[in-house]
Amino acid sequence: MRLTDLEEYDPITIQCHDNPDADALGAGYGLYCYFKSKGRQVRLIYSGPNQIQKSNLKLMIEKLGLPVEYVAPAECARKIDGLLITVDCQYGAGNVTRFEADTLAIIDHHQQEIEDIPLTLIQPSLGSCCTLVWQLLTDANYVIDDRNYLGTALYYGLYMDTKQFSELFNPLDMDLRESVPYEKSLITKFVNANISLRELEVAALALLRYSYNDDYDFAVIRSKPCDPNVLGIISDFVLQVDLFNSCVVFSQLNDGYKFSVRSCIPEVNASELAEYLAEDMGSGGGHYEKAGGFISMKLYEKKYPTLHAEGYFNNRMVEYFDSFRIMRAGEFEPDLKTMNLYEKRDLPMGYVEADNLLATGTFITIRTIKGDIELRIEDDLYLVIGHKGEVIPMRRGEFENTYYIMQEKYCLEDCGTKPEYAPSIKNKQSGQKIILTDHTMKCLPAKKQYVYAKPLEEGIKLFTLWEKDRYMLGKPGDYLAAKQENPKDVFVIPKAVFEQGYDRIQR
Ligand SMILES: [Mn+2]
Repeated sequence: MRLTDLEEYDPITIQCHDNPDADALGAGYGLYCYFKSKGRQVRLIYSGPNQIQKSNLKLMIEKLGLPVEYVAPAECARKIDGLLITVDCQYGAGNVTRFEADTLAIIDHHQQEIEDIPLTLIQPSLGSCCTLVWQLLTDANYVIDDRNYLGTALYYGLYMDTKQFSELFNPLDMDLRESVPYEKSLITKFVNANISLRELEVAALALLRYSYNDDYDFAVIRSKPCDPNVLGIISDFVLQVDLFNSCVVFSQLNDGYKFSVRSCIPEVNASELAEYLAEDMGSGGGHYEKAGGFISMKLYEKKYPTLHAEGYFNNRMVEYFDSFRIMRAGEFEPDLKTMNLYEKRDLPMGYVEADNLLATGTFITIRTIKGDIELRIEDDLYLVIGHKGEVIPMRRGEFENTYYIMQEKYCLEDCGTKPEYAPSIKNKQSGQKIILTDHTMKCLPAKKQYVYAKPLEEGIKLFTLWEKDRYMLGKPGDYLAAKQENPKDVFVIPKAVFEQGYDRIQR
């Protein structure tokens, strides 16, 4: 769905979820500005029992001049003419008052809950709905300047929805953060009107009510209902306790549970843990040390009709720790008798010679789906692009030993997958951005690679010879592999990758 698909309607009403937050307001305002510029009659509204109380939001509305109107739920008997877009929420879900309308649309970044509305755009991998709207505006060639404070609104929405950027991980979110113009002094003002005295007390009370698991050294804390960013503040503080290696802090909102996860040990990847906690009921993610997530109440009650949330989080944490064994390469010898030998299929990869794109000495940031890489262009720097859009930098010598060059262009779509995010190089001096996949050439692995492998029967976290601070996660059904030339060099191959990329060698 694109904005042009919605443009044909008039009038257009944009509705934030009840108890709107900065993200809903920012995203709603983005759509408002766009349709206004197209000469549509536009309204930006929210409903629900409460009007906005939070001081940072009141400041945001006042200072940025957001044209948002409160509509009492009693008025929902009146039908809305034209198009109604629910933003940062899904029409029909529990967190947004239902109005009748001629046509409905959804623009959201939460897990999909509502299926039957054709004009729907949902991208749960994004940290904020502002990012989604920013992308829509950019795709529609709408220039975001900050004269109407739209840049500031989008920036602040992202800032708040990613807990002060600490749980920000999607590269598109990073693009928004870096490219949008905003008024720094206003952001500072909002940031420092973030917590009310009541929330300070909520946080203080929550800190007293931890539960501690001394088998696995984690803490679980239920906070009274509060703004989600207070959860981040509490969890950052709690993790500093010497006994705790990881923690989860959650609170109940109208439509579900919001939670923050923190970890300070390499054996627990907070992002993965957040995903695990929300599995099948919502979404979770973030970084290795900080992450967060949301569990939809509707889905939770379906799955656990009688279990209270403290019970759930405690049990699920234990389940998480019980679900894997920790293994360290170099400390064990895989039993090759129980494994079969496989040959890796030659799948083409892409590569670029970096100094063909930018002058030697230029400082760059390579942005990929797997994170940012900071580098300086050298005359023998090669960038190899994998099938998911990940980028592996290497020197010419290593490249020429590993790959065989094909004299043709390479397109990521050739291997049947459209990458979620096309990797790009940003010139740090000039700000110029180059999409890597516009310049990639094809190469093939030069040598046949052979591995011993066997399917895993239990979950493992494997620290490889090459990475001491992060593990590779192996789930049952994934493969434990050992290189033929050095069986101590073990790693995990996900099931789907293995089935597509490896052929059994009969011995
Ligand atoms: Mn949001």
